[in-house]
Amino acid sequence: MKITSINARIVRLPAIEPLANGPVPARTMRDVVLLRVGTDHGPEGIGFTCFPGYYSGNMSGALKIAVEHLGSLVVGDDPVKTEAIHAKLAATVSFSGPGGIATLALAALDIALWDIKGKACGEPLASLVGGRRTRVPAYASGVLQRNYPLKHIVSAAEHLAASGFRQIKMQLGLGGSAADEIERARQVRAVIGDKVDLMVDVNQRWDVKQAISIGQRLEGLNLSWLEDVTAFEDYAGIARVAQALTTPIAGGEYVFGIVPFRQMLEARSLDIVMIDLLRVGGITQWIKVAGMAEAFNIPVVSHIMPEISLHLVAGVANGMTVEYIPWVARLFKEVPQLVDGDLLVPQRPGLGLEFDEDVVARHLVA
Ligand code: SMN
Ligand code: MG
Repeated sequence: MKITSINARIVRLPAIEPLANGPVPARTMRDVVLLRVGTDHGPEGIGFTCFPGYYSGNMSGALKIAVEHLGSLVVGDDPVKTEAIHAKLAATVSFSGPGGIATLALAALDIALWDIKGKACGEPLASLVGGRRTRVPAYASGVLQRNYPLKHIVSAAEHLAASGFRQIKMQLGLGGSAADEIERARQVRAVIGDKVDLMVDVNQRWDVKQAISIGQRLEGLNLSWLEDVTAFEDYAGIARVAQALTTPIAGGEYVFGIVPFRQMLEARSLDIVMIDLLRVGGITQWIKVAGMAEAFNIPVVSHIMPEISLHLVAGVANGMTVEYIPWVARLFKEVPQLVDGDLLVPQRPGLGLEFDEDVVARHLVA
């Protein structure tokens, strides 16, 4: 089989917060670069990429061009040989990487290649990467944001628990007093009860001492994890927090490639490894990080993009839970079903996703 064509487009979606209808600021947009990879006598693969923060659009034109450029280099190659293609493209971008746009673009191609692989052998991606489970826990995310008023947070948390979520993440790192941080978490815990898992994401907004002191005061709330407690590259600092608390420390979404995971694991800075499918460099690299974490007796969780990530969390040995944040689910005709707080692995081959061309046409910008 050979790759014959590459097609990249940009869609710009108005931001929504669909799980509790949260107050998204007007005119906030999310850009996604969509990719199609055609083959000679095989199936077509799809992939996508974005800037995996808030899907900012200010560089998405450059990202699309990077996808097209890297794609043009693999026309004629065998799409099933994902390591060979990864090696070729990683070498090509070695001076503009590692990381950044180069890696985000490479990830889109890698995702499409795995879609082709799955379609070619008639298996869902989850089976290709190990097939450990056919359903995985999912946690509601992107709802209990730090910029929302406490009143909304409490009613939204209640709504999430009532609608069947068994795991919910909230943001702290409010920029005010420690007492405000603790009170917000306490009120969320009170409204969701003890049976729902609660995670907290700090997005690097505390220093090490704050993380330890606030973290200690949060211990009674039985948090499932505290995420990105301080500057993401301060592995030793994060390790001090991890040592000081019994609450598990999660992190990993900010790093590019696979090597920083080795460093974080060796520094014992993480109890739970979070892998961003795009920043890590795609599916080929995601499963390597999962294996590394397994060797350290540590579970992995996904960062955004639940529509693809659920296959990976379900497939590998040590997948724990999927971040359920359906900000771009609109782009697909059918998305994985959520049942009793679990995502069911679609049994369609490959990613099991198809772009909804009506939605794409309405939001196409390039
Ligand atoms: C996050 C980052 C970027 C986009 C959405 C959400 C956050 C998370 O760090 O882990 O959910
Ligand atoms: Mg996070």
